[in-house]
Amino acid sequence: MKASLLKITSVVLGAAREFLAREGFVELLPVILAPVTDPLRHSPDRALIMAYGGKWHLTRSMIFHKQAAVRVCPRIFCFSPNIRLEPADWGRTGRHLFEFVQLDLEVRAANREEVMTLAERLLLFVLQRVEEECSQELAQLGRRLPPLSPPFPRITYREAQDKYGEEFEEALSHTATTPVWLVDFPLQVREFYDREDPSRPGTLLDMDLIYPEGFGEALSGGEREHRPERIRKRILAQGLPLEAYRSLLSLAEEGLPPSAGFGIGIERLVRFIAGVSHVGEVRLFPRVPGELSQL
Ligand code: ASN
Repeated sequence: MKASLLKITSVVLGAAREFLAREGFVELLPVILAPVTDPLRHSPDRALIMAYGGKWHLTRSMIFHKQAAVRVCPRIFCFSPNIRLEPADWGRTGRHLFEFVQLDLEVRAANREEVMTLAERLLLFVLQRVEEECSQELAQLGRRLPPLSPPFPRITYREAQDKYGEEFEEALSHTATTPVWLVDFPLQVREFYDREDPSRPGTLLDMDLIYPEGFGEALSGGEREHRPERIRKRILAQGLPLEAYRSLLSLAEEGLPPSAGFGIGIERLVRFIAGVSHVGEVRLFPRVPGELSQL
């Protein structure tokens, strides 16, 4: 079974690269250590090393690097290893690893609609390629993928909350038979880099994609805040120290272009494609919260 999962992962990576190259994207090499990284306010732990008199975070996501990279190339992507030291009991959710890889992409001057369509086409391309090249592996895993037909349905954060209560993401994923877009998160539940909708203050121009069949969140992204005065205001409103984001603010003052993008977790995508119960099964050397490893 492990060999089948590794083969599927390899086909997924190749197909995503091929699709994005055809769409004019340039692949960046990943950044693993950075003076500033994604705040992820809901993730309590901080992985840091000290070197050369400075503090280096292990990258939680390449969000700020993506915003800076689209100054140079208009369409970029990266297979980005992320470290997130989640609580030990999250090892049992089936969805969390403390080291995982996301396919992170960003498009200069794009809006949310454009990147949502791109995500749908990317997903369709990758799944078709896996069905063509991994039919034996899927059969061995006993997996039949649900048919995907974009555009995927959408539900707003508020609608989902009203319909399913506080555990709406879980409920949505369990009841869905197709991937579903969850859009328009309230400002206070997301990070400061998601752009507020100018015509609907308090609502963000962001989105998550939720897998059907209980597989949970697939990707998250949105339009970005790139104006220094707005970034500063949002950092302060979240009670974060401006000092920690000084390098981001000076980049924004030099000028960051407007952009939109998303990140899609590779292990979660393969988990969904293969229909296995835990993301750790996808990796040869899994990093499961709360567990130690031999290698
Ligand atoms: N990759 C996500 C994005 O592009 C950010 C994240 O992983 N927290 O919005």
